[in-house]
Amino acid sequence: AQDCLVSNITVKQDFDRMRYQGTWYAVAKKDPVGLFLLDNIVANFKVEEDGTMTATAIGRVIILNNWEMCANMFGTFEDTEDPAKFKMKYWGAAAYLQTGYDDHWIIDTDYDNYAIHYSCRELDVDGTCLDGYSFIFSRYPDGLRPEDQKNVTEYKQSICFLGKYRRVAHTGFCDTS
Ligand code: DAO
Repeated sequence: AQDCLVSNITVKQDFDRMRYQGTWYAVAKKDPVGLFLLDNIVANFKVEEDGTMTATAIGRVIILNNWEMCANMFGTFEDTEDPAKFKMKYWGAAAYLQTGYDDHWIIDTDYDNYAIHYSCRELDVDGTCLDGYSFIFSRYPDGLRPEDQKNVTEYKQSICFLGKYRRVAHTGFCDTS
């Protein structure tokens, strides 16, 4: 939406949660006010037996007093009338991690390579987004395929976040097992 109205933002048509399952590496992020997940962000989506979409995510965070750690996060998604628009309830494995209830929209994805996520937390009086965040996800930790970059850039613009992203590093800081 070139007018940047949140109500005019278009999302993925006929979003297929089954094909969206599995591991997604955040390769870029537009931060919200009071950012939480810093880098090494990896999300894993799953469709439960009852059809509910859930996710786990890990990422480097800095909590009170500059304590650096890897946060283990959980999310459950409530369906809405639009198959690509969810409400996400999220919480951490530990009580001192962030909890919340955010919009979680899938703007576009080809399921196999890239996805553009969008969440507006606070609407401005004019209907644009006052506080929001967005993840660019890739199926590959080293980034997007060159052939997907143009497409992703266009979608960054469509949600009025073009130029507001930073690269999300994957250094192995949160690698376990
Ligand atoms: O990092 O500043 C931020 C906002 C993101 C908060 C959401 C974290 C937890 C998400 C659980 C799984 C979904 C990808």
